Amino acid sequence: MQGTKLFSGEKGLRFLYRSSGLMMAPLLILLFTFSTCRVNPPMNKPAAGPEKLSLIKLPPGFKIDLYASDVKNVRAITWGADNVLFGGSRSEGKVYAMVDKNGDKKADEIVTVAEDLHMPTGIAYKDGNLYVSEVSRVLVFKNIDKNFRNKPSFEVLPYTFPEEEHHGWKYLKFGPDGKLYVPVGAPCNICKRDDDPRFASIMRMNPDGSAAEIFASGIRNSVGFDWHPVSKTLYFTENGRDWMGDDIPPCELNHAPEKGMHFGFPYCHGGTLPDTEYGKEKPCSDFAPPLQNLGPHVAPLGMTFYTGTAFPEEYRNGIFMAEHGSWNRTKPLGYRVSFVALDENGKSKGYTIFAEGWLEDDGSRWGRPVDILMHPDGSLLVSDDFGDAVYRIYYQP
Ligand SMILES: [Ca+2]
Ligand SMILES: [Ca+2]
Repeated sequence: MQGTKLFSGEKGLRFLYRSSGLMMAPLLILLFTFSTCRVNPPMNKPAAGPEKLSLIKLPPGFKIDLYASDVKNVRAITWGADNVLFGGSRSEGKVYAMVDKNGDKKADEIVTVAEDLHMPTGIAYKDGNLYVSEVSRVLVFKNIDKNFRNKPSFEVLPYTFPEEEHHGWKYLKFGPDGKLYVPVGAPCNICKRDDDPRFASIMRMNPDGSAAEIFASGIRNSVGFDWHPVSKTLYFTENGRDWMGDDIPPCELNHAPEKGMHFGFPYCHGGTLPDTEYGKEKPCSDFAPPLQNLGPHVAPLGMTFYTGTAFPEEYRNGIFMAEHGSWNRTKPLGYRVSFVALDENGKSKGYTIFAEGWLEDDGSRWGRPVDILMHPDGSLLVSDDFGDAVYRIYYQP
């Protein structure tokens, strides 16, 4: 058992439960007590409901509504055909279809497409097929639009990722080059794993699983990325390390315009902050700095470029990010949707809060944004794996 595994948030607690026998019980209780003292207080269920949505603060003219509810632990979301929204999950092990039958921009039916999968967090759709990530493999559900109600079988891409569960759940998205991009998180809070250079990287491969390669490295854990609508280059969110303090390091939004860049993990955080353990080995100047530093421990996950026209001009081609929210911080931070506007060179014009209120003033929380996807009408869908919901944010001044 590696010490670094013990205090890694939800994953760490789950690891403790799984690895504990009777002999471990006293240690488990001790560690659990220590852990809960250091992390934030428990969050509040029940979660999303129409009565809670009135707590969400948005810029003038914007409104929020429930798109789907009771979608247990819903994580990444993607569109299929015919107003069918697919969603992955993590602890729940399920893939869902959320069907808007009458086109009123609310799902009327939730179908469980698959279950008993291994952290099927990421989800992507291409040419009628649904790609779902597990920890060490990618599943393909063929002709999903016709088959999603029939407990469809799946094929497995012929490429195997590491089996480590720590940061092992994977976001998925197809790039403008037609390749499937797959992150491989560091299997730790902070560590160097020269034995397998795939750790702490973003990889890409052909849709059939061939020609897998590392696209970018030095990335602790990315759980969200997208490509700029004009430059077609990759931007990705990254979760900063834990246990360096409440206010450091920042989480990051990064830009990888070409293959082969290194973004600093485990040596350097936030572009300027040497790691307490590995920082002496290589200077921060060796690495690509973040495009934008984000709040400490806010846990940025899914992100999307806004390419619609329904929102005001200032949002066009900017980045919306879901901040899942901190656990490794005395005062919780995150639990919101943030926005980064870019200039004509693709550089950040600033980091602002777009939607907040899932975290209440007393520190209690009732929702955790995970992924963001544009609705075809130009509104934004936001998934919430704690509130078991998908919200729709639209502009109606
Ligand atoms: Ca409907
Ligand atoms: Ca970095």
